[in-house]
Amino acid sequence: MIEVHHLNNSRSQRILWLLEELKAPYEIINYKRDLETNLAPQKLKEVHILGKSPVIVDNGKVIIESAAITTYIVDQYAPSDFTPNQEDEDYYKYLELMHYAEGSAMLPLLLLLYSSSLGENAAPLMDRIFSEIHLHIGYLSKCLGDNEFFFRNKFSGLDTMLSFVLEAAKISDSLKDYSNLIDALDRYQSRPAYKKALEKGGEYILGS
Ligand SMILES: N[C@@H](CCC(=O)N[C@@H](CS)C(=O)NCC(=O)O)C(=O)O
Repeated sequence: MIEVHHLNNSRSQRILWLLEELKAPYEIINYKRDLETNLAPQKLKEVHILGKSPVIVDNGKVIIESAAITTYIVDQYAPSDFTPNQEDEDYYKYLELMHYAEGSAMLPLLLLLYSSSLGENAAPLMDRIFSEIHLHIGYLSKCLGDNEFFFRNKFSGLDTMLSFVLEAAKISDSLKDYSNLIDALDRYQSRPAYKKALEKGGEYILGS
């Protein structure tokens, strides 16, 4: 059974959501952020040297990085029509968005989070950070268009991957100009599997 090494208020919540959607068997091993530093406890480094969450362990394999974990879980537990085949014309679009979530879209949102602790010292960075946030969130808004889901207009691992981007953007009020993304996030958060994952995962301030 998959072990999910799960940190409160973190990206591993979307992994729990995906597992719930796929009704895959899993076990949660909980870790709590340090109340002062907000960092993961040292114990997580015993699972993987980076000490970041999510990490999963399955059949002796230790896998980090949400996109790789998502791909692994989908390969193991999803029906064959859940993802495109490599020969499909839209396969690389799927791959692009799968990696885009962490590779590009999260960067300015994280810069905003880190620089907020610098107060006025961060002021010179703010225009650039917000223009990058709007570049990426605007791109996602275009990718979604009038659809309900990001890929072939049906639920996929792209929705769980991109949900964290939307949740992080909402916290900084960066979704307000993108009503289709606000609606998508509402829809995600209303799904029974999302709610069940929240119950199981515990504290997740981005989920409300
Ligand atoms: N790109 C990685 C990011 C992993 C990551 O930075 N996780 C954060 C939680 S959202 C973490 O473990 N932070 C705790 C720490 O850095 O100590 C992924 O998507 O899995």
